[in-house]
Amino acid sequence: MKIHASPASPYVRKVRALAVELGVPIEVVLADAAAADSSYGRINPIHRVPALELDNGEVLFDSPVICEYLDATHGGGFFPPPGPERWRVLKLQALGDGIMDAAVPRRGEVLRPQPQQSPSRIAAYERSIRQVLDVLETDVAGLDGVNIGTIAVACALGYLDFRFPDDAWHKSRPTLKAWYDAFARRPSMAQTAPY
Ligand SMILES: N[C@@H](CCC(=O)N[C@@H](CS)C(=O)NCC(=O)O)C(=O)O
Repeated sequence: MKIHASPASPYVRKVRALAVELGVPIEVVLADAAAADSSYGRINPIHRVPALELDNGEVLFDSPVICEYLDATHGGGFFPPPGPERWRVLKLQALGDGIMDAAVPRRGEVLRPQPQQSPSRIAAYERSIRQVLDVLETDVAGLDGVNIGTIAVACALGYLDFRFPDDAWHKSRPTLKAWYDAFARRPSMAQTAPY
């Protein structure tokens, strides 16, 4: 199996961290999804990383689908069976992905030449990130265990530290920070740090 990846993508990291937790070896192939002349659309027509290429040539995307596939085919347990716990963990994954969904385009926006930037869009991204962080800080008890929800949240927080170190999200969220520091010591997180 190969994962088409970029080194800093938090979505890619989520898949790779889950693969480490599951003990599944996956070859990493770097893809320049953002390049104008990229032929990556032949792999993933949505033109985003990650995409998982199976040994039979079939390709899966996007990260929640890939993660559920890996979990279902490799002994799993990182996605709870149908029932209240499953919804709780999937909602947590959505919160982690939600930070990513705001932080990734926020970075794209602030990298544009200043006159082309949209302050209102940047403010909307920042609001989403702030609101999710506040929800997580209020309910850190919900971040128990190692599952697709906690992995997603940890990868999202790692992306914030990597791309926006000056934001210091943790300054006003000590409980979330303590949880993250402990989670970040897992081999699955240490081996998949962004660069
Ligand atoms: N919902 C997708 C989001 C993936 C995504 O947005 N990936 C970014 C990298 S972090 C990407 O490929 N961007 C390339 C582009 O937009 O051109 C997932 O969960 O896999």
